[in-house]
Amino acid sequence: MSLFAPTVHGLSDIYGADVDAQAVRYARLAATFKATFGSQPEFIARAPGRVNIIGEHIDYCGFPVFPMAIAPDTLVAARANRSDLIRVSNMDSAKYPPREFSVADMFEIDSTKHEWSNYFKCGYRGVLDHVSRQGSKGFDALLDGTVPAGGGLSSSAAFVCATQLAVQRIEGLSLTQAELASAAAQAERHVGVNAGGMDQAVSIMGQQDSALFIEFHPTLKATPVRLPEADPPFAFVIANTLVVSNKHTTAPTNYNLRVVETRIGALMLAKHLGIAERVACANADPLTFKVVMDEYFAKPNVGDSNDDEVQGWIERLEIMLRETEKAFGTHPQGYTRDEMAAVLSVATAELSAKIHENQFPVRADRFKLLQRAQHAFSEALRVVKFRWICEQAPEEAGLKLGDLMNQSQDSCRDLFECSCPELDEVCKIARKAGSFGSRLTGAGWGGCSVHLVPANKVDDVKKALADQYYATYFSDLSTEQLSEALFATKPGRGACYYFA
Ligand code: NG1
Repeated sequence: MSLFAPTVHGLSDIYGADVDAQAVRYARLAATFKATFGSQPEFIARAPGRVNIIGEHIDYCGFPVFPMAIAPDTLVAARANRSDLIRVSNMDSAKYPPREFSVADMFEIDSTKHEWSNYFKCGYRGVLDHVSRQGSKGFDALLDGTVPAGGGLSSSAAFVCATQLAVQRIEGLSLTQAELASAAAQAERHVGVNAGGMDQAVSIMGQQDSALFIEFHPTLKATPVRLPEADPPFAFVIANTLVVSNKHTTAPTNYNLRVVETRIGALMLAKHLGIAERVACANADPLTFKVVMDEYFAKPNVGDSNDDEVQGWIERLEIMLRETEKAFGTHPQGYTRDEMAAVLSVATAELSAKIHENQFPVRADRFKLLQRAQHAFSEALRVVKFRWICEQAPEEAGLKLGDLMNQSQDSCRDLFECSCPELDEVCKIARKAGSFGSRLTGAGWGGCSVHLVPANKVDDVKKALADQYYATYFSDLSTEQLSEALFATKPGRGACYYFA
């Protein structure tokens, strides 16, 4: 894997054989740039969306995840403009009107407003904050995105990562891929979502034909892993439920609340395990389930007897699942704020400070720590097993991988409560039509689902979904809209610069 974002000169290096429509798109982008700003762009930065194959809502718990980059992406055509103005336009100007900022404005992000250019500012700040600098140059940028917004394919990460690539080039900086990914994850928090780092990492580091096993702790590390060879080969079908879940506006009851539930869960689990005072736990901000697990097994007398890496993971995670039951099993209905504060021996206001509620407010009467922790540890277990199956290619690998994906969907639905009836229905239809495994992908509560399908069943699965889901609930979709919502995909390459 290269250290820096690569440069490509041919569209087939990005999109494989599907270049005709892309050639038209890139040419339109360059022509519109010229018509808008008076000259050709200097370069185009490109960052893709992603599909998470397995490992949902555990990146922010510090556990590994297993996503792949896909072809839909954000493009940023850019050129320095010799002024101190930053002018940004979007090919979809009806939805995303043009904006103009001074360099100083770029550091002002009002996260209470759902404003498209906030994501552009996030990308800008991400790079400059990383090198502790103010921006020095004005530039013009024109964006074009094909990742559906709010669809679970991480349009926001594609947007922020592509912007970061553009900004670092304009500013004459060269962050490594790992630095760009961390900076982007950090930067997205300025729009008020307490995001994990999966989407940015895979958008930057994605590899053609491989998924990535991404670890976050102790450091960010992405290992390319191929799906096993099979006859017929494996394919992925993506189906967008078209239920739009806006992560930003629903954050206090959905995404950010889940982050907080896992964070408080980690604090209380550390206390239950008697390790809360240990330096690694006491100083961690945030304390995650992964840190708690590592610290628990670093404690003398608590065995991790198996040297084999996968077996070690499995053994540790299974012990954590048992401890979770002991720690939270008394409260299946969830904890009130006062109850959690009492367990942690802090005032309720102090608890609120610990979870950074001034920056990421949440709304809930009860916090379901048992279910959220059970999901996090069991999902991490499934990710480790998924990777193992990919690498070992045992008999009936498809059924085994599919089974893990189906279990993940059940856990997202029942324990993490981030599915929705439409996602559940789409998964049911696809499995019946021949998918090995079907699950939501991304944050959930709507958006996309991913299905592991033998290549010879792709058409059957797509047809079943078209007839039984889209024709029933979205009967007025055009053929083009349907093909944007329902498509087969494979692992694609990560972010790059394109020069014609
Ligand atoms: P989406 O909403 O699909 O982009 C979000 C987070 C991820 C991860 C998943 C759930 C952002 C940018 N991304 O993905 O980090 O936590 O939910 O697995 O918030």
